[in-house]
Amino acid sequence: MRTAAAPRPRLGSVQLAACAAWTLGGNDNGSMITAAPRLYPHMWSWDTAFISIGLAHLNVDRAVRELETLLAAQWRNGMLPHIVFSEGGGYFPGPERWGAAELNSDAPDAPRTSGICQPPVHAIALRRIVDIGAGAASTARLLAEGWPKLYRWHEWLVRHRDPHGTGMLGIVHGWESGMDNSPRWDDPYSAVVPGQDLPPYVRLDRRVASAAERPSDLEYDRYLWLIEEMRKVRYDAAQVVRTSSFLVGDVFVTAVFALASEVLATLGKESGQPAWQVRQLRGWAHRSRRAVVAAYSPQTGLARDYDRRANRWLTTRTIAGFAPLLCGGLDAEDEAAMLARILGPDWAGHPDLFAAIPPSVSPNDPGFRPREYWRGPVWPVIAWLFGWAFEQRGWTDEASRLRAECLRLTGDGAFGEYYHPLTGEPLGSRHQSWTATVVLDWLHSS
Ligand code: 2M8
Repeated sequence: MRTAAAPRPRLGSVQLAACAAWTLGGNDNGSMITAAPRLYPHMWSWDTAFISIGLAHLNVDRAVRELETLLAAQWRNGMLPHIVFSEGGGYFPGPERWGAAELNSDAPDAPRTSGICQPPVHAIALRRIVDIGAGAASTARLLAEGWPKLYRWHEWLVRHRDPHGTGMLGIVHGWESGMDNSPRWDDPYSAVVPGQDLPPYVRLDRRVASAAERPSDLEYDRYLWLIEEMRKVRYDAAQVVRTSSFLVGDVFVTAVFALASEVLATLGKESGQPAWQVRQLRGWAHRSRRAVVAAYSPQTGLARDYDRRANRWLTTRTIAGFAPLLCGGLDAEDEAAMLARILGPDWAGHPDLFAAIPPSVSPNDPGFRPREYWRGPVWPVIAWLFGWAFEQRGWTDEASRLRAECLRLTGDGAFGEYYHPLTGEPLGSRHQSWTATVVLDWLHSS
């Protein structure tokens, strides 16, 4: 299974930081820092949260502006869209295919946006920027003006993605999970049947990244079909949840929401936001944490997603199953076992790994595909999120080890979108902004 690892250069910290800054400069199109130069020449919601964290170490005002640009594209109903399009093209599906502003008066006319959302990590970015840029006028402004917008974003998620108050947040497209083609979604996607009226399209992603590292054509047909379904109900949030042929309770998004709601509550308390909103955020966090714990399976030792269309738990084992480590709530024994599992021989401690970082799918799983996007590669940004949560939970040794291993993996300055877990080869896009910025944050925290 192991492929011989090509020798890889290792930059010193200063060179690596300079390379990361150069990458971000190159991805800055004047109005936004795009997610990646060729594959993703626009702003992605959760990418921007991570980008602003690393950027804060270089220029806190620019980091603030980045988050402000994203927040300025918030829909009138509170949704933060998953893509904010820049003026240029270069990505499919672009704004014309989404037609969000044409179909829904809550969507801004400018900038153009997509019609779905992504994991709500933004409050974590706000926390980090406020801490890094303490005392700067721009961070004070971001806190004062951005906090209410993030509150409305969380409120939208509760209202429209958990209308029955279960605590578990639903997603209506695999793209909303951020883990697009993860095997988590194979079952629910098998029930998505593209209609004859799916308008033709040309993929642009494979002009940039190798086909072997991207989703298949059938997967893309389904992704595009779900957009057609949403267009038919004009992106009306309540109708989308009723009609989409894909509706899954996402345990990872739910854990991120619980964690981010706690963080937002604390920031709100510190900055004098209304006490009832702070309390409400803590209530949402509590309820979602309980839902994550309820999704825990003692059989697999991981938490599960729930397919709401098929009414069944999804037991696929992926990195998302470690969601309870992000938000807490498991009893002490289960939590210790889960922490040992993510660090153990099925995951980060697998003896064939290039670096001791949990991959998106365990190398011991029959579905492990080490080059294929969310089906096996290591994603530095996901490792950053777990590392940050480990710090918050007081697992500082584990967080430091993860950081050191991540820096070893990314130390050649290629800033791959994702990495081959066995050889350490960068895959997907190169010069990916969020990889560069989590590296910057790790360098500054070392
Ligand atoms: C990937 O997703 C986009 C669609 O949103 C794509 O493949 O075209 C995912 O990795 C997602 O999590 C990420 O935000 C985005 C931009 O980096 O790329």
